[in-house]
Amino acid sequence: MRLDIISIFPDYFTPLDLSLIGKARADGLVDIVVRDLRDYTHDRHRTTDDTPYGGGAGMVMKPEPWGEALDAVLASVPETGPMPTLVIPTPAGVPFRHPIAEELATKAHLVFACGRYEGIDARVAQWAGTRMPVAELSLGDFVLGGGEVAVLAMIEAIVRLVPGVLGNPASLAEESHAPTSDGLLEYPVYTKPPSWRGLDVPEVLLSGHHAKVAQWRRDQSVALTARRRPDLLA
Ligand code: JDH
Repeated sequence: MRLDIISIFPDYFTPLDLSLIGKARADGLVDIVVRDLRDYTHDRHRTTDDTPYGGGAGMVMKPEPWGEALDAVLASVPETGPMPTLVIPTPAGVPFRHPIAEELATKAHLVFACGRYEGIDARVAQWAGTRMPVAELSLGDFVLGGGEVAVLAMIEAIVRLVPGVLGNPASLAEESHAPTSDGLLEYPVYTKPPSWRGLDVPEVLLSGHHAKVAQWRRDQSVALTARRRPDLLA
C-alpha cells in the first residue's frame, strides 16, 4: 500500500516511523511519502492561505499549491497503476468509522490532504473528484486545529488492517464491526499479579471454567455498553 500525505507541517508525521506502522514500513508492506505543501508554492513567502471570499473570520488554503501537489502525486502513479483515493479530513466530513477504515485498507494508494486555517478552497475537492475518488471524512464531533492529527489516527486505523501488518490476525476477526463483533464495548482485561494494591482479579477469570469466563465477559460487555454507550444497544 502506498500513502501520500500533503501538509504544511510534515514533522507531524515523524511518529509514523515508530511501532506498528514503522515495522510495516520496514517490512515493505506500506510505502509512506510525506510532502510539504509549501514545496508546491512559487512566491518568496511560500504562501498557502488567503482571505475568504464572502468575508468571515480566518484564512482559507489557496487552491494552486494543492493542485500542483496533487499533480505531482498523480505524476508518480505508474501508467498502469490504479488511481489513488483522496482523503480530505474536515469537521464537515462523513464520520470516519471502522467500516470506512476496512474499505480504505483494501486500496493500493491513498492520498491524505491535511488542511489548516478554516480549511481548503472547495474547488480542490471538486477538481480532484473529476480525476479520482474523493472522501471528505471527519474524525469525530470535536474541532481540531487542522487535518494532521485526524490523518495520523486514520492511518493507524487503516494500516493495522492491511494483511501482514498485525502479527496475530485472529484478533482482527473479532472486530469486524467496531468496537466489537457483537456491537458491544470490550469487557475489562487483567494480567498478573492476581492481587495488586489491594485489588483482586475477578475470581472467575482464575477459575479455568471457560464457559463461565465467556458468560462473565458477556455480562460485563452488556453492562458497560448500557452505561457508556446506550446508543450501541438500541
Ligand atoms: C481538517 C482545518 C481547522 C477549525 C470551522 C468548524 C464551526 C474549520 N474531527 C475533526 N475536527 N476538526 C477536524 C479538522 C479541522 C481542520 C481541518 C480537519 C483543516 N481545520 C478548522 C474550525 C473550522 N468551524 C466547526 N463549526 C462548528 C466552524 C476548520 C476534524 C477532522 N477530520
